Amino acid sequence: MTVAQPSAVEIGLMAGRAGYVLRANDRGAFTVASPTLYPHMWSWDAGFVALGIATVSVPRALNELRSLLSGQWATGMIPHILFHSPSDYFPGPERWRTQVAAARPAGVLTSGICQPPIHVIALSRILHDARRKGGADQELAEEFVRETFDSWLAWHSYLATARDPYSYGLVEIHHGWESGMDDSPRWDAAYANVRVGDMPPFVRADLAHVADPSQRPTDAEYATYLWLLEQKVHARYDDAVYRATGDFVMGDVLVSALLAAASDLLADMGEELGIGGGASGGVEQSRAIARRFRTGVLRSVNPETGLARDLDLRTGTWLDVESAAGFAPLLCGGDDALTRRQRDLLLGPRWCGHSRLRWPVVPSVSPASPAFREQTYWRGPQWPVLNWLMAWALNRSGEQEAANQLRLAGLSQLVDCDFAEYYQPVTGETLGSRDQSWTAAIALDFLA
Ligand code: 2M8
Repeated sequence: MTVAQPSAVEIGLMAGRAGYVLRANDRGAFTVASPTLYPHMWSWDAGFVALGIATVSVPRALNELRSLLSGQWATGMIPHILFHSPSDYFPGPERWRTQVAAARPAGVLTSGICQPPIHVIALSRILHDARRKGGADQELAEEFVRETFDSWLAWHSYLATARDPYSYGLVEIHHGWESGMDDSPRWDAAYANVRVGDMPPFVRADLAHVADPSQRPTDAEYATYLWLLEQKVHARYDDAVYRATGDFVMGDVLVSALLAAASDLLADMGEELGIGGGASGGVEQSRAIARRFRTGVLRSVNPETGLARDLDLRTGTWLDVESAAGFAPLLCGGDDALTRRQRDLLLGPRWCGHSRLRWPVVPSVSPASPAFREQTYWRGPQWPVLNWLMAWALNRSGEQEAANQLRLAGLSQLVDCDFAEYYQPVTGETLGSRDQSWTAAIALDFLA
């Protein structure tokens, strides 16, 4: 499919407006994920936000990551939300009740679960940018890597140990929110078996901020989300206790692939800057994590479909769902033939090349899948950050032409400058929140 390229004027406007959105969402030391629907700092959003801000200001980008680390738990976990001020977001800190957890951080309120480990991927990109700029930016970025290397290693080690205690090579998640793809059909089969038990009543706040409730998860899905949260509280956020008592324990391929890729990048930065050395040092530990999770992801691939699969660790069942997470091997690499196969699949008629799509941009679920829903959240709409991730992965595998196709299509999609949370893949309509920080951020990166 040929896509009309944005003109020079459109590109100039887009860069200006994306910068404006990020400044408007800046609350000083951190950026809210969006102005009304998500008025706090979200973990993987912050990673994307930092790499976008770096194109404008390296010091401010590093501060974003520094702020995020202020919420790190003693276990190494980086929580999925840092609550900096009161708001109507639900579930807020009073629902998460993280005071029951010994490992929570002092002085900052957080949720009690985590999100995909995108942060070191962002940091390595920021370092790369800073080196290109040289001078003070380079010094600051290198100093920041030295200062925070152990914190990132602790985060990755947490995922590799507490969340993979039997060394399967797949990171275990305890809530669909931890996948970042809340209501994805990846989790339907597992959620269908969850019986919601007794818990405090709740009122959703999210629906007040979207035009149409069908763009968000259903009430039944929300009850399940809140029930799993309740189970984490009952387990006092102890991962081993939750594993023995909780209803949702999944080996997540996308999280695992990001962990593998991020661990390699952390090792690269450690080597370049002469930190984390020695046989038992952080560089070696990071390489070992990368190897284990890359192997886990490659082992999950269904040879017939060519897509990676999540594993339901409660039942031992592989989950064959045509979601974009199936392209996890593109992110972590390790098998060149599979990379080429996935590249062709991703650009082909079941995915970006599907005849009904308005733009050839990665959809969250294949339009050819029976699970595909045009406007429901992570069940089909296009998420610009997901498209960015796949373009990043293709670039890294030496597939520059394919990466550029996704980049140009992604920029054409954003030309209206709404910077929406997600897009209706058939009509191109903007959905969910507007002025979403991570969408503006990846636009800046694509334009840099
Ligand atoms: C969405 O998730 C939150 C819960 O964490 C929500 O729906 O309230 C997801 O899209 C997630 O991936 C994202 O990080 C978050 C903030 O943008 O919103």
